[in-house]
Formats: sequence, structure tokens, C-alpha cells
Amino acid sequence: MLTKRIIPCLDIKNGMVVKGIGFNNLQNAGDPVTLAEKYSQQGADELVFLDIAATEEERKTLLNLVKDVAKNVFIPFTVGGGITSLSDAKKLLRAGADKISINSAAVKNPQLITELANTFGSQCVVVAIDAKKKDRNWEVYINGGKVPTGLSVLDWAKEAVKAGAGEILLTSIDADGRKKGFDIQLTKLISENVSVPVIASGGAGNMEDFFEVFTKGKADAALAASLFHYREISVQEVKKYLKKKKILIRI
Ligand code: 0VR
Repeated sequence: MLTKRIIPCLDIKNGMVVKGIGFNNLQNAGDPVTLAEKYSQQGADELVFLDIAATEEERKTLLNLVKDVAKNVFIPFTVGGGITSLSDAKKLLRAGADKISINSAAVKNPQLITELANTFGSQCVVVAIDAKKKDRNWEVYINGGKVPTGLSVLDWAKEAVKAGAGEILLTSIDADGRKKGFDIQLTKLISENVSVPVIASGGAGNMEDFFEVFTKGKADAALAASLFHYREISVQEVKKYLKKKKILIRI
């Protein structure tokens, strides 16, 4: 059994960390490199940087940010947001990112997943899926949670893994930023049906939420933003709590 991973997420806009609720009302949450160093010192297993503006200008900022982080932070980190081609991915990996995450571009062109996996290896390729509850199912949204695709999350996750995804980053838009807990049903459904690690994302509000998503949700890793950025709980405290609850964790 692999150890469960705790992954702080730094959503980036105009070079600063931002955080909102349900992908809206973004507030400034601090400097990315400072926060990244803090989380690394607190014992985070990995980091995710998500460029949620994903404009051309922002792309250059992100590249410089990746270089700065790679110089100062020594845990694996994933970079996502607006990646639409092999060359985008190559620049970010060359700058020091360990993995890249693709979302909208993968839905529009699943072949890109295969090209990335064949070029850089599946272990570098995270497919991010933003999910919104629809009746008794979940629908895939793209473009920063704004555009419904009509795709079932389960079908898309299976297709993405078949295309070469090495990991699934599964975000509940409904839960995002509310600190009311992860979407356990969604996470369990995907974790039970794909053969690659699933990172649960969206809604982390307290230490019990992590325990629940690792046990009932069967997640391999748990991502959180608001909870950590607003300093309500540290990564260490979460890890100490999980260790006491007999969850296999790196401390
Ligand atoms: P928390 O619920 O605060 O832990 O958020 C975790 C996760 O949902 C967010 O870090 C991030 O995935 C939200 N994503 C996006 C976005 C936020 C604003 C705009 C766009 C996006 O495209 O993923």
C-alpha cells in the first residue's frame, strides 16, 4: 500500500496565489514561492501550481515562477493551467516542474494525453477533471469550471487513463472553497474505476475530511487550498492526525 499524499494547491493569477469559492470571487492569498517554501517545510508531499488565468502574458510569469520554485523547493511539483501542446509542457518540465496537468486541452484533444505520455512518460502527465453534480451523476466542466461538456466524469476518467494519463486530479466544483468536505461519492466512484492514482480536490475543511477521503473516498492523495492558505490547519497537523488514525503517511 502506498503512503497517502497531502498536496497543497496554489492557484495562481497575475503571479499571486488566489482562492475563491466554486471557482469564483477570487481573493489574494499570498506570494507563491513563499507559500511553497512554507508548505515544503511543513512536510507537504507535493505541490500543485494552477495558472487559472492562463493568458499568454501569464504563461511567461508561470515559467519564471516554476524556475524560482525549482531553485527553492525540493518536493515534487505539478504545474497546470492553459497547457495545450507538447511545447508548452516541455518548457515547464525543462524549467523544473516534475509533472504537468492538462484539463480543457485534453477534453478537446484526448490524443494530446497520449503524445505527452509517449514523449515524457505517463508519470509526468496528470489529467485534471473538474466535476459538477448533475442529477445522480457528475458532468465534466472545462475552461475554469465555466463550460459544461455533457461528458460523464466516469467515462472521461476511464478514457483519459486509456489515453495514457498517469494520475487523475479530480476537483469537485460544488465543494471547491466551501471547506465542507470533499465529494466522497465522486472520489470513491472514480478511485474504484481507474487503475492510476486519484488526487481528491475541493472542499477540504478539517482533518477529518482528509481521513474520510482516504478511507471512504479511497483517494491516493488529497489536495487542499483554502484550508492551508488561510492558515487554519498546517500540513504537519493533518499528517500527525492521520498517523494517529493509522493512515499510511510520510512524516
Ligand atoms: P479548496 O476547496 O480551497 O481546497 O480548493 C481546492 C481546489 O478546488 C482549488 O485549488 C482549484 O482546483 C480550484 N480551481 C479553477 C480553480 C479555481 C478558480 C478558477 C479556476 C480551475 O480552473 O481549476
